[in-house]
Amino acid sequence: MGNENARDQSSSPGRRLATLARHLSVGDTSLISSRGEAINTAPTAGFHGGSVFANVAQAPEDPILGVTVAYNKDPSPMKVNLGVGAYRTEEGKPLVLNVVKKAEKMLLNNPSRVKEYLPITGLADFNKLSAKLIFGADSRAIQENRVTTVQCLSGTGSLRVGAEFLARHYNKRAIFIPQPTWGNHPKVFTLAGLSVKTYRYYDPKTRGLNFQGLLEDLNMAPSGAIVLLHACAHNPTGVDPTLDQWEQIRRLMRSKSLLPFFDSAYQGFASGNLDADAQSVRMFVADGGECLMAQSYAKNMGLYGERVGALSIVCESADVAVKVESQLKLVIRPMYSNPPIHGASIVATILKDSSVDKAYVFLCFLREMYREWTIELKAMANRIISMRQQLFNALSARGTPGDWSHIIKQIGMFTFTGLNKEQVSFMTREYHIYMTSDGRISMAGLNTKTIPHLADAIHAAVNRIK
Ligand code: KET
Repeated sequence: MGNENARDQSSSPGRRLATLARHLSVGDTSLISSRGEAINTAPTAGFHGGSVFANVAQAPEDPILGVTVAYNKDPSPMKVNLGVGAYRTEEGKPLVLNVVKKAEKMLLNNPSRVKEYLPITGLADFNKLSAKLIFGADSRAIQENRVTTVQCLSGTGSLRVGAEFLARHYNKRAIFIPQPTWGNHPKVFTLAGLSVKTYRYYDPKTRGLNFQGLLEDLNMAPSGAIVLLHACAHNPTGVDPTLDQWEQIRRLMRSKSLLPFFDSAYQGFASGNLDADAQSVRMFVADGGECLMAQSYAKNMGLYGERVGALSIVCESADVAVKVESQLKLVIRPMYSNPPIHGASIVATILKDSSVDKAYVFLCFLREMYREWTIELKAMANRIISMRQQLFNALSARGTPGDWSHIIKQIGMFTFTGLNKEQVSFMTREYHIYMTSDGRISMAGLNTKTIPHLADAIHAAVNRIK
C-alpha cells in the first residue's frame, strides 16, 4: 500500500516537473524523494553529512612492503633498504637484465604483435615453457599431458589461484605451512578459504633446519592435508633441506597422501643453476604423484613489476588435467578475467630458446638468449654469495660477539640474522638500516660500500641490546 502511495505521488506530472525544476536551479543540491523528503545530493555527502567510510580504521603497513614505505620517507643519505627481496646492483640500483631488454626490443619490432586479450589461461607458449623450466624438459608428466599450467599474476597470484581452486575442489581444507614462512602465505591461504596450520621448520638454536620437528609435524598432519613447501631458498630462513632430507620428506608425504603445494619464487637464486634449484620439485613429480606449483619470474628474471608467474597442477591423468584446467578458468575469469600480455611475452621469448628446435639461424639467436639469461642469473646469485662472505668477514674483523657462520651457510636472497625486534629497531633508528622486524636482511640489497655500515650497525646492536 505504501508503495502504491509512493507510486501515485511520484507519477503526478506536476510534482515531477516541480522536482525537476528545483533540481536544475543553480545552487540547489536537494532532490525530493518519492515520499516527499529532501535528499541531499552534495557529491561527498554521507548519510549523516560525513564520509560513509568515517569508521574505517587505519590499517598497519605490510610487514615487508611497508619497510620500503618507511625507507622512502627517511631523508638520511646513509639509509639502506634491506627489507624487500629485490635485487640491486653493486651500485645499489635496480637491475633490468640485458636479455630482458633484448626481448623487449624484439617484441617492439615485431609488427604482428597486438594488444588483444589473452585467453583466460594466459599465453600458451609461456605456460608450456614455464612447466618445462620447473619440471624439466624430459618430464614424463609433461609428455603424458598430465600437467595443466595457467599464467597468473606472479608468484602471489599463482598461490592465490591454486588456493581458491583447492578450496572449491579439494576435499581437505587444512594447509600446513612452515614456521616461519613468507609473511603473505597465511593471508593468501586464509582468504582463499583454507585453514592454515604450521609445521616446525627452523631451529633458532642451530640456525638450521629442525628436521626432526618437521617430520614429526607432517607425520601428525591428517591424511590428505595440503603442505606448502618452498622449492628452494626458503624465505625468510635461507635454510633448505638436503636432497637426502627432501627424499625423506617425499616418502613421508606420499605415504600419508599429503598434497604438496610448491612455492618456487627463487629458481636459480639458490645455487645459480636452474635445474639444481628444481631438484626437490622434480623428485616429487617423478614418483607419479600429484602436486601444485606456483612459479614466479619476479626475482630470477627481475620482472618484479611485470607480475609474471604460473600455476601448474600435476594430475594423475591427462583426463583429470583437462577438467582441472576448465575449473581453473572459472576461478580466474571473475577474479581478473585474463592475465597481462607483456611480461609473459618477454619470458616466452627468452625461454623459447631452450627448446631443441634446430631449424633456423633465428632460433640459434634465440637459444643464445636463454644462455645469456642463465649467465646473468648466475651473476646475480654469485654477487649475493659474495655479499654473504663480505658481511661475515666484516663482522669477524670487528669481533662482533656471537657465531655468524649462518650468514655464509644460508641460501638465496636472505639472511635470517637472528637479530631481535629491539636490535632491528635500534639499527633503523641509529643507522638508517631498514629490514623486516624478524631480523631478515635482503643480501641482494647490499654492496661493497654499504657492508661496513651494516657491520657497524650489527656490532653496535648486539653489544648494546641483548
Ligand atoms: N613466495 C615467496 C616465498 C616469496 O618470498 C615471494 C616474494 C612470493 C612468493 C611472491 O612474489 P611475487 O612478486 O608475487 O612473484 N617475496 C618478496 C616480496 C614480497 O614480499 O612481496 C619478499 O619476501 O621480500
